Amino acid sequence: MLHPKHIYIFDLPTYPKGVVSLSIPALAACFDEARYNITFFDLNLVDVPNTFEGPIAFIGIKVSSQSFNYAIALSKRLKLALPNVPIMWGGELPSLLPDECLKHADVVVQSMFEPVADEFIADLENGTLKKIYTGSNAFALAHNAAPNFDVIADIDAYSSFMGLPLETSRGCTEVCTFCMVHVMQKKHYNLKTQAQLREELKVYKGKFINIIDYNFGVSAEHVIQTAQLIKESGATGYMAETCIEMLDNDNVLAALRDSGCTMIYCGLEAVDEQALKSVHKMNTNHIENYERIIRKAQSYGVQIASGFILGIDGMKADTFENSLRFFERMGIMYVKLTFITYNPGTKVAKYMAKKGHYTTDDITKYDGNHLSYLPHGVNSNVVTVGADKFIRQFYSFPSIVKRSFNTRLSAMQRLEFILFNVCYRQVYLDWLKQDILNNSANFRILLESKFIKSRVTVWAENLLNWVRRKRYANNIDG
Ligand code: B12
Ligand code: SF4
Repeated sequence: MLHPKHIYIFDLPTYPKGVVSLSIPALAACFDEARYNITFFDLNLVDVPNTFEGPIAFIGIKVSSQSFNYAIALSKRLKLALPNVPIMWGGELPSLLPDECLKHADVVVQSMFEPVADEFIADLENGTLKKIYTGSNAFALAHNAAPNFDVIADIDAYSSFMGLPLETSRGCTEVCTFCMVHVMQKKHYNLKTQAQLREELKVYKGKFINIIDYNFGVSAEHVIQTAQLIKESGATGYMAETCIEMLDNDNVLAALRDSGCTMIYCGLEAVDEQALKSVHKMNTNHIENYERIIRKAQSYGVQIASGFILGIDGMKADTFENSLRFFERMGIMYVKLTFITYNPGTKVAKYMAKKGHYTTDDITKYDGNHLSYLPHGVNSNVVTVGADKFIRQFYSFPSIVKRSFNTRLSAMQRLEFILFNVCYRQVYLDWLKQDILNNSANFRILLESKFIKSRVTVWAENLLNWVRRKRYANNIDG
């Protein structure tokens, strides 16, 4: 009988924490279970084990900018303990900086793994591993096996309010220059087939879905067809990310409403033309349309969430005040705050050196949680003070309730709105609690601590799940 070889995969300390990742289930699905036994350690939940069962085929580590130092230390430690086992890095940072990462790993995978999986496995078995594998996006998604969620040992340890991740497409046809899609899922736009999605959706029955596509709304037809499949799947609702202009379409909105889509995240980023131009968002975002489209989506029961970029060109104290007022007045469901980050190794990062300056060359700070770049004329103090005030106000309980009254909601939907905020705001309350806006060294505390759901989150999540099930049952009945 053939004894499977062991593969050990690590996800490193990240922040924010507690959201189920699709990266590792997607990676795990590439390996034949009869030949390989995969064990996944999420170091946000557990410690590095002291011993590993052999024989070991390789050790994989998912690395992003913020976990770079941790990845180096872990790789050194594993190399000492297991000198003959290849250490392979994959994820965002090796995609951006393969040569830098190769100083610490035997093999790196750039971009997506599925397109290079067969070649990698053949090389692994023949002992002829290359240094770099680059997963081109010229690859039909129909080839991808369904993600293997069994690799996550304790899925209940994660937060459920953000849902279980589902991927329906890769790539994007837009050209926003700062976007990682052009590194991870370059040039091509690919869809999973409807039959494939129908099959994959079986595991989402009774669950809330988070569609993690960079841009779910590239094609209206795809959104409408996928919405129908989700409706049939028995999922208790879902959320996704698209450009706002896609929502200016009644057929799309009706399909989203009828299939239980409760919110769409749009990168509104700023309510300021100059700022949008600076991140090349003028094709996808037209401020004069924001209010009309948001109101239209809300009239279909689809709530809008938004990104808000900290340190964007032209940011002043009144950018925060105007945006806050706008987001509150519009009843925006939640706002994700991210410091402007130009990914190291990209063309845009070089170009932006002319338009401002990098405040650090420490790669770990290029993670959206730190100020790493300041456009000319933007004052760092204004950004941090503005962000602090924004979080205190926007995520205060009175503001959450007020926002929920600034969009049309039933009592059940209002409860869902409030409970989601109670869970989501925790990340930013922790920014304030550790004072990371003024003392970025404190970020380590957030990064390195294990993920434990607070009592409030457990309570809010349980109630939220009940509300979602109830809403789903009501939709089915009526
Ligand atoms: C879900 C998600 C989250 C979740 C969960 C993250 C998690 N635990 O995985 C949460 C909400 C926590 C989150 C937080 C953040 N995120 Co996020 N997130 C995503 C999102 C939408 C989906 C990730 C995913 O599952 N993709 C699908 C899987 C199949 O693809 P994949 O992850 O790329 O994995 C493939 C390959 O990379 C490779 N691979 C991955 N790992 C490994 C490991 C090995 C060993 C190998 C061989 C291969 C390999 O194989 C996989 C299969 O092909 C992506 C965008 C996207 N669609 O990818 C952004 C994305 C990863 N996030 C991003 C950002 C900016 C953030 C935040 C800063 C946002 C914020 N303001 O807080 C934080 C910081 C997180 C961090 N660690 O740095 C950026 C990353 C930019 C960067 N330079 O790192 C992305 C790319 C979106 C963007 N804006 O462009 N995020
Ligand atoms: S529309 Fe969204 S996913 Fe597409 S390039 Fe722009 S920011 Fe990236």
